Amino acid sequence: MMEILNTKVAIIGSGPAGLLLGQLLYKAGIEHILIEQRSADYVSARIRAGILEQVSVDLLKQAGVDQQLNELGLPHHGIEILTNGEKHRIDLSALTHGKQVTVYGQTEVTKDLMHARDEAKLTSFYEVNDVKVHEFYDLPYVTFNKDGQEYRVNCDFIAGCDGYHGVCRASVPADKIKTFEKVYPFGWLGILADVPPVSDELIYVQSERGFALCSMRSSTRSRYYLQVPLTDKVEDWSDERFWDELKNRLDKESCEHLVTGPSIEKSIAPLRSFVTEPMRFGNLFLAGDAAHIVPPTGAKGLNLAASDIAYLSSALIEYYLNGSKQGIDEYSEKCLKRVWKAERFSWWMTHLLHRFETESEFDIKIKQAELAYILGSEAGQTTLAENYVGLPYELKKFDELKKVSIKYAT
Ligand code: RFL
Ligand code: PHB
Repeated sequence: MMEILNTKVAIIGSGPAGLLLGQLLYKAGIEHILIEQRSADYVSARIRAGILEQVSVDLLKQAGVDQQLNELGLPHHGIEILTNGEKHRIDLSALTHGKQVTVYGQTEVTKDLMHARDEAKLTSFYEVNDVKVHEFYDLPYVTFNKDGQEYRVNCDFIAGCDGYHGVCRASVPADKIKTFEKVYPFGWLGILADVPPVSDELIYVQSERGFALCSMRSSTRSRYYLQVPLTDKVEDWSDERFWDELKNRLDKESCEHLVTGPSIEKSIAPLRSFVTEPMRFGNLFLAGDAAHIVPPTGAKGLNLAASDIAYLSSALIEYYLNGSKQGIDEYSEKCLKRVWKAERFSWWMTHLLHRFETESEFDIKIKQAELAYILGSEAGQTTLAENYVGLPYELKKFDELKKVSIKYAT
């Protein structure tokens, strides 16, 4: 027999978007259920992004999950760009009136949010099958199967936080959705290793042999990436080959400082730009990678997921505490404005720093001139810096919402 559950918001997906939304709704006293197809262990072990914008840090603080982040997050005030064998520092803080980014892995963000969820004993279903979203233009509900038991979750809203391959976007009728996509002809081969980072700050490398990135997770754990052809497989890349190729793309000084060691994770991620319009379909909202993908060059994927959730949580809180549908009605438009700016920045950084097989010698010279201009001009550097630290967005303060009389909350 089907088990029937009732809630206000059904959240599909337990990535950073779904977990953060759950935590913010919980803090505001709004009932929700989280539904995830993978196991909790799998979700909390995935290695992905590493850079948080200040607005993402602020949101985690608002969600009450910033304790570890405050202890272990590394504030970064600049990045290096290596081109023609020379490093150039972009002083992010000096160029953006004191703003910074924080190095703190998505894996840790996910673990912190899952821990908070466990502590609060919030309802979550992991390892479920056959998730389906129904009637989202009317009275929505979600069905799924867990351990042979069929479930139906009746809700007011569905939050589609189920990533690029999720079921929510795929369930929208084709005539109600438009997608925009650019697929890049290369991927990033990433490794994680328990060795000290080569430098105190991230180094973005533009070289004749292709792009590379030196990043980190802590003072003892490094994350390095290499641009590789899409035809390459992880098995083609022994640790030794990876380190040798990284050295080929780095400058002499960095090579001397580079500490190598066995990789503890190695994977290849293809690069893609992708946007869905709109991001709301009746009572179904898409958020994070379910709605858009950016190539990782600008470190924006996770941060965009967080800003969608800032808008969505605020809209839902406004609705339940205040009775206003304004935030809900404006959700898609507000998100997309920020999304397209981050798409542009990520696309631009990708073009500027990667080698494309199809580019002519003329194209290469133009790109070199553009990079030389950016690095040699305060205006150019400021453009890069203000996008990198994250563009601002406006939100009603949670405290302001709470002051208004409660109409819908039960
Ligand atoms: P996520 O993290 O993909 O989470 C979606 C969750 O939904 C679940 N799911 C379903 N659950 C129930 N029913 C279904 N039918 C479902 N289908 C899917 C999935 O199992 C998953 O748990 O999306 P979210 O929350 O929007 O978060 C977005 C970020 O994860 C993403 O933007 C970044 O990680 C992107 N990204 C990177 N961004 C960076 O800024 N820097 C990076 O270095 C970086 N590396 C990466 C990445 C993304 C990768 N992917 C997607 C393969 C490396 C990889 C490998
Ligand atoms: C990472 O540390 O994984 C990372 C950092 C910066 C990026 C992309 C990935 O631009």
